[in-house]
Amino acid sequence: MRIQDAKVFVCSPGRNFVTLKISTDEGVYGLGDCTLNGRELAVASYLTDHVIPCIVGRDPFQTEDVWQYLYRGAYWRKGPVTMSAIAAVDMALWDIKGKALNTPLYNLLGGKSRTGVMVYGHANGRDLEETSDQVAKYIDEGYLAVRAQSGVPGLPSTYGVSKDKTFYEPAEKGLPPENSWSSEKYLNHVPKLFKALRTRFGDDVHLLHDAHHRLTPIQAARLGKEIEPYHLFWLEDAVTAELQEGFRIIRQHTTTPLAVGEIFDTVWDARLLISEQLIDYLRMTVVRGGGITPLRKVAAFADLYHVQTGCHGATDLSPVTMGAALHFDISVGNFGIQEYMRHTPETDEVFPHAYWFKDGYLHPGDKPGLGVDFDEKLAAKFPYERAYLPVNRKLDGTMWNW
Ligand code: GCO
Ligand code: MG
Repeated sequence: MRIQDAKVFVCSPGRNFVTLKISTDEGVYGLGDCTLNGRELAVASYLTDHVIPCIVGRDPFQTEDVWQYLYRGAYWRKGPVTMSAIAAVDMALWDIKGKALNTPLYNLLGGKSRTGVMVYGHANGRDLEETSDQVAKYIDEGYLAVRAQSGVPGLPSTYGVSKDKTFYEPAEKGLPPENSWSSEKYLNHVPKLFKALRTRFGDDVHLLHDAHHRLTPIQAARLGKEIEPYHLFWLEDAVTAELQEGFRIIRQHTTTPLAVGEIFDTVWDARLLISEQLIDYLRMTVVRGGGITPLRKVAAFADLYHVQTGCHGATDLSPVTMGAALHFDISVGNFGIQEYMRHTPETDEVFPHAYWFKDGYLHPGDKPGLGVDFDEKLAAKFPYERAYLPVNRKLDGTMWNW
């Protein structure tokens, strides 16, 4: 079998997605996702102009060799554009392999290690009460784990709070929207939120929270310490993680479990975090982390240090990534949890998929390969529209991390 052709599709059914379709001379095709929120066209060009000409004619079963060729062979390594593009090729080749062998991808990754993939949903509200009511809704829908984000008194907007309660979509059409930020106001508010949630819902439901890169290490340490009595499943992205050593400070002060890594693109972003046991969950996922091939190696390395997986699963990761992540999740030994931010009905229609949700768990389904398809004709009705993630400023106008 040989790769005959590959094509990139940029479409916007509910939001922008970049999808790679690789076809073979035997009629089998595979899909890959390479959506990079706010920088979509750069990845599309990287694939069309630079990668596709190098993979036509290759054996699609050689997932390891093709990955090495694209990673080592580019000379310029890493970075979200490069790694998302390589990820799409890798996903598509695993999809082809599964279809050609007529088996779901998880069977090629060691088989099922569990009966389902525990996921967490996204409860959010403008204030404490609204957030709490949203948590109740998720629990009623069967979720065993819920992420809670709330508006902060005195701030007009903040990360994680959306107009629409089912789909949280931070990207907006036009130029980047501007948010404002105060770590002080946030730090005073969050412990009250989790106190209220534990009082109302008791101890069983897993509660999670995302600080979205906004604190300094000592502020994160304070937050972790103050929410210890409410025993969160994790506190995510408490600080930006470029400085991995920064996590030592947080770790010295709190037993709140820490998660990080949705923006990591190689193991090098997490090497120290893992080997010094500074985190508990790694958020790297298939699309940003260069594909299934490298992510399995990172997970094996993390397993040595008691670090579990917790793949990113926001709306900007297409159903193709979600499908791939679920096959990874159900097979990997050190699975922790999977994020599940549901897609809009338009997105689901363009990407029909075999995965399904029941009683707090997602299941990858039993279709060969990834179990996700792409309706090209329908996708063409939703052309790309430029959209950006917000930028963030402190109350005095200083640029800050969004
Ligand atoms: C999460 C993330 C997302 C990101 C988004 C950016 O935990 O799900 O933080 O909400 O902000 O994926 O494109
Ligand atoms: Mg996050």
